[in-house]
Amino acid sequence: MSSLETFFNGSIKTTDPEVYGIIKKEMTRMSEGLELIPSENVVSLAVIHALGSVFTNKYSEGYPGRRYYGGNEHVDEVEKLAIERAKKLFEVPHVNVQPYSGSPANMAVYLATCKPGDSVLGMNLPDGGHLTHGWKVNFSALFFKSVPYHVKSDGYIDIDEVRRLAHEHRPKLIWVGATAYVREFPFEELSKIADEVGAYLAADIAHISGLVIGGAHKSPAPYAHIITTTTHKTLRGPRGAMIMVTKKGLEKDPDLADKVDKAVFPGLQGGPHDHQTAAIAVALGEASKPEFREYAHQIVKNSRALGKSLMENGIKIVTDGTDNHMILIDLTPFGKGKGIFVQDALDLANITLNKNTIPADPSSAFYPSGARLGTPAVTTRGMKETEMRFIALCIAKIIKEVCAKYALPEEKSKLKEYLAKFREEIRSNSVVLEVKHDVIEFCKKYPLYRTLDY
Ligand code: DSN
Repeated sequence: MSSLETFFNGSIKTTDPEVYGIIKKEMTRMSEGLELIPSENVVSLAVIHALGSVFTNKYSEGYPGRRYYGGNEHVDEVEKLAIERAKKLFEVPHVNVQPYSGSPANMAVYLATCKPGDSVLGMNLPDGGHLTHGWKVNFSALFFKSVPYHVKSDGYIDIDEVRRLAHEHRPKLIWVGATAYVREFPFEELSKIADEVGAYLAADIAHISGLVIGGAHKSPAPYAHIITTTTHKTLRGPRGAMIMVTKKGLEKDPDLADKVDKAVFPGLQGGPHDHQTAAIAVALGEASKPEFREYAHQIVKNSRALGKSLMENGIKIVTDGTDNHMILIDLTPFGKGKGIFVQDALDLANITLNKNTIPADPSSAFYPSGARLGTPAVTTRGMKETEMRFIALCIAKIIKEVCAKYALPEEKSKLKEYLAKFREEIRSNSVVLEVKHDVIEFCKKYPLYRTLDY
């Protein structure tokens, strides 16, 4: 019996069959489907074990050697290990591994560098930016003067606009990083702009941190003052986040590391999630192995192969390619606002991606005209370029043979009814059922956990 079997079947199965049943259903969903949401991955059993360890029992407000409660000698040890591993991998002098997740990490960056009302510059959300980079309903726009920059119609960041806005608004903080950007980030150019106006440059590399470690994307360390990342995307760890202060950051402000630590605790958070810290340490240990380098490069090779095959099958993608783990499908040749049809139909065919806005989207954030997909999870499962061709064929088939004939009604009042009818119809659509069958068969060759018989 594998240890994960013992973990699931030995305990939860008997003590709480209800929760066990739900976990089992989720594992089946993941196993029998192609997970293409670019921010998701499949973590190792070791990461799951650390996450399910006794560290979840502990309280440890403070930092190693400076805790408010007793009994923290082992928490200190594991937190220091995570920090040292991260410092080495990202080549930075200071790391905080306590943020609960990406949004709290970014919030701490504001607290460390800005005062309420200061101007901040970040990529506009519908252009691919993140909520916390200044989107209007987020704290980052409610408490700060958010000035959004955009991508050009070709999908690349408009550097001239960033420079113009930076000189006009003199922001305290400039963000580089995104949730839907398929090209290499121009760290160097944005660093020059930040220096010109005396702003901090924060690189949010949540999506690409695994690629950075693996040498498959340029590192922001020489250019940014601060780097944030979640730990559960290409980095393939538990849900969590880290904030790093670079050498450049300490040169600009020798107190920056201290300000970041104080912003995380006691500024924003209480006790860190020590089980999460242990699992981050495990993931960083895995990321330091040569196999991880290969993995990072394979993610990008797969992404390029998937994008190319989609285009060969008549599907348009933003910027006609990708430099990273992600592809943005532009569905406008089939009409505007098609993302929801594609997401829902593919979901029924066991292919998971998400509807997404595209640059200059003619529709809205709720009914966007694109779809976002990526290769971190399928690459973890062992798929390579050949397998990407199969995936592209399935997606293209559903878009062209199922979704193309549906269109959002112009009248808003008819939307709900129209979508309900669409969802009902696709349940028995023969193309959807055929693709679903093929996907389930295909996935059998790439088990989520090879040693696990759940
Ligand atoms: N929700 C994440 C993503 O999917 O990119 C960003 O926070």
